[in-house]
Amino acid sequence: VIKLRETMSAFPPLKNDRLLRAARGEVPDKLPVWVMRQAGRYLPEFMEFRKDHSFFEICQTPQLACEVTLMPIKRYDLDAAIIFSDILVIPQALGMVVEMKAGIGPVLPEPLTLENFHELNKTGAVDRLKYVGEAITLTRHKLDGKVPLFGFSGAPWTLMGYMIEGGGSKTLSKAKKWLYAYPKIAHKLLELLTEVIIDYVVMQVEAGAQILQIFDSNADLLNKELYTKFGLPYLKKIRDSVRLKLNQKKLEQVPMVLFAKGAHYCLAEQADLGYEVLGVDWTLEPQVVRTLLKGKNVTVQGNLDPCALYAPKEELIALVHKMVEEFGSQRYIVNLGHGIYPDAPTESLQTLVETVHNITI
Ligand code: 1CP
Repeated sequence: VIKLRETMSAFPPLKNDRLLRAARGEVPDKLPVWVMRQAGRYLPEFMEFRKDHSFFEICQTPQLACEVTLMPIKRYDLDAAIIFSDILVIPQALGMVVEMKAGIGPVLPEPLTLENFHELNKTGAVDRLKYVGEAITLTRHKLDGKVPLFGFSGAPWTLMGYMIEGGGSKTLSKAKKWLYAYPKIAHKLLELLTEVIIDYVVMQVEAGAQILQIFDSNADLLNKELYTKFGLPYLKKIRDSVRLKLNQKKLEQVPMVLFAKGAHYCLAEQADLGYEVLGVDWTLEPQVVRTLLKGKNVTVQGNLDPCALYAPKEELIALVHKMVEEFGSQRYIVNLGHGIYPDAPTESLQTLVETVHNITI
């Protein structure tokens, strides 16, 4: 059993703080770059590893989660690691069955309904996620200070979507029905998820996470009116409560990234929630992002189209240069506009990282 507090003080010193500096609005030596879903299945060594271990076996076994987290760090000069896990471990900890189906993704065979809503078991949910904390503590040690380690969680709305739809969905019409037809119950569910998420990410920081990202991958199917009611207030509560709880626990504050995919309909409003970094997808031009965020105290993360990794090397280099030029090097973290695809060429990620680090800022 790893004793979290004791081992924490002994974490190796951080050698590359580029990403944390950019997140806090300080000037880094070079532009930081990492990639969403970088620990996943585009890596041949991960596919080999998956032959011997199921998805949730890896998540729940700290040694295995640690090994997979380090795979992209060994291969590439990335400026951050992200702990191997999934956003759906929260519904699982609340008592829902989550299966990972090859070629499909996550499936929840008994989705949430108005009738079974009361069965969600919030008591002890974060304790049941302690394995994530143990994986984080182990990985912090094994990283040996090379790069900072991200913890993460799904946002309330995105988790609500998976729980009601029973998996991924193109329209989220079942989950959105709750927003229009049963708003009171929707708020009850979002509040419950918010409370679990707060304690879950605070536990991750206690275990050694140096920065946190909240993934609101399903934000693109809402609009300003719906997100103002069902997204933003909960995201604000998460940011405020994490700050407060870290203070109460005498833990160091960590920067937080909000990635509300497709929520360009309220990018400026996102900047007022207290998150240090906002992730943006590739559908917004860098100049538009900077204009919408003018005067706001936030760093931007993004936004290369994940499909740009299929482009020939010279073209990819040109696209990266153009993106960096347009965002400018201040308060900027280079990333894709969404997770890397399973069939992305591994050489392209090498090109992306090298190109970014070769830029003088
Ligand atoms: O770098 C990493 O891969 C770190 C671990 C990680 C993260 C940050 C995984 C592993 N999943 C996630 C986040 C996650 N999971 C998100 C938010 C980011 C995003 O929008 O992409 C979402 C929506 C999920 C849900 C999920 N899990 C999907 C998407 C399904 C859909 O609706 O399209 C999928 C395919 C998974 C499975 C999964 N999660 C992670 C991996 C490596 C895999 C592949 C499964 C396997 O190996 O069998």
